[in-house]
Amino acid sequence: FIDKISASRSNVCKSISEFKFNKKRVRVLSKVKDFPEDSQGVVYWMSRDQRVQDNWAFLYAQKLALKMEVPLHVCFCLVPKFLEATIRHYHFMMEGLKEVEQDCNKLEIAFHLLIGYAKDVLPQFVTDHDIGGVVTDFSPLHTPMQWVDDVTTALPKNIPICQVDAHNIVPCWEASPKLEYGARTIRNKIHNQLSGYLTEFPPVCVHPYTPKQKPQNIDWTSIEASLTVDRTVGPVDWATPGSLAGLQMLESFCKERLKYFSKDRNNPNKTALSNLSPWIHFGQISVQRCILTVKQYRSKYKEGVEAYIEEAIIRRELADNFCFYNKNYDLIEGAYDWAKTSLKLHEKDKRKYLYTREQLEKGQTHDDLWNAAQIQMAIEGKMHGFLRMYWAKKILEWTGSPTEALETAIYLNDRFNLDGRDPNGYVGCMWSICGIHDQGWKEREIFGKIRYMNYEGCKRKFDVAAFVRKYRGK
Ligand code: FO1
Repeated sequence: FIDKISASRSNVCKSISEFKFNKKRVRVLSKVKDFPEDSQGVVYWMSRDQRVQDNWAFLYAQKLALKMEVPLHVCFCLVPKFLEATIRHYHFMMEGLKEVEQDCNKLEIAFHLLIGYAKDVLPQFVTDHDIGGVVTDFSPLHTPMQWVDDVTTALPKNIPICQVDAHNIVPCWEASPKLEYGARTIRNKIHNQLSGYLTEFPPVCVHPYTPKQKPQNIDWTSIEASLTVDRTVGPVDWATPGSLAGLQMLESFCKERLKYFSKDRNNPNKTALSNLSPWIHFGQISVQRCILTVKQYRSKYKEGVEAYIEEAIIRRELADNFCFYNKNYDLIEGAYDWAKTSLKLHEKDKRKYLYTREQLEKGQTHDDLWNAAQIQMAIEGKMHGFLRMYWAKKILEWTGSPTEALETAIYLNDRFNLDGRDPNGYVGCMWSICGIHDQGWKEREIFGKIRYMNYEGCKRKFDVAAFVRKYRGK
């Protein structure tokens, strides 16, 4: 399976220089567009898409470097703090980056781990290495968008910088030019454009122009040891970091779980999910590769394949659309007016249970299903998708205000889930707590018109007791 993918990646650079790159994936961010004369290299500033193969930003950077006949450098800027990330996340990310370094070495491409914020380290790197242009990838979140803005301002004025959406299949700005109302309104816009983007990747190949100096040796162990992030939330054992392990997870999904995906994906006791979100979040595997692979099973598991396409393409790209076009994507202010009005009206409703953040974090509520879901997230770094909705809605029910509920849900999700700190996570919390991409429902206490979920409903859907038993005492 993986050998087949690798075999299709011949290392001959001819294919990429001849490859017609869909330019709609690229936006130029700087005022200048052209490379200065006599430059000595191109930089791919990697951030969200932490892989070598199946990466349109990497491919575009290599295509430019081949055209200019210069070396290709990959820079990753390791920041000391990113949202609520702990050593669980940094460890997963850095193990994946070690694989990126090795893959780059094999292809004669220099990989550099720069320590610090890009605005403080990348412009100097560009000057020191006589770089003629920078390519970066795309995330719609505030912090990485700010990093890109800062670098665009700090780069020497004659150096162009452009951005490639290497995460979405249809680039976020092409899928829709505006904030979409829901899956219903973005679905056709994406499907109508898919044929132009859902194409096979050419391989990143052995680079024929090598830099004068070898990149500095990276002491990964010391760098990880020097991080000042929270170490009380540790690595998990079920998810091996890196692109290879991500492809292996994709293989096991196709061979073992896809057949159950359409029927059982909402049952937390069944193993029917792809479980790929940690690798997708860190860009260690591309969603496009997942779709190209899963689609090969269409004749065998039609419904599963269609359900997966809906979740991995439509719902995922809708989440990026929301964060890109709504600057309040993680605040109650970002909700629709009907939801804001309704939540406000019920803000003072009496709560039967009120829990502190600490009680919630430790899974100490009266509800054994909620506690089990919280414990699953805390120890495994991934809560089952169905339970994420129930879990967030109960936080709305058991905290002092919708604002506190949203802050708490995002804090816990970002802290424990390997796939936290991602547009999907923000949209998931916003859907559950303030009705984003949903409609108004029958009005009730605390929730107002926000869709309600309860324990009894879960019992009708799956064996709640069996799930609770699995996490009891952990
Ligand atoms: N990207 C970086 O460019 N540098 C980092 O140091 C960095 C840390 C980091 C920690 C946790 C995490 O979940 C993501 C992290 N990212 C980092 C990646 C990135 O910015 C995000 O994945 C995207 O913004 C999500 O859209």
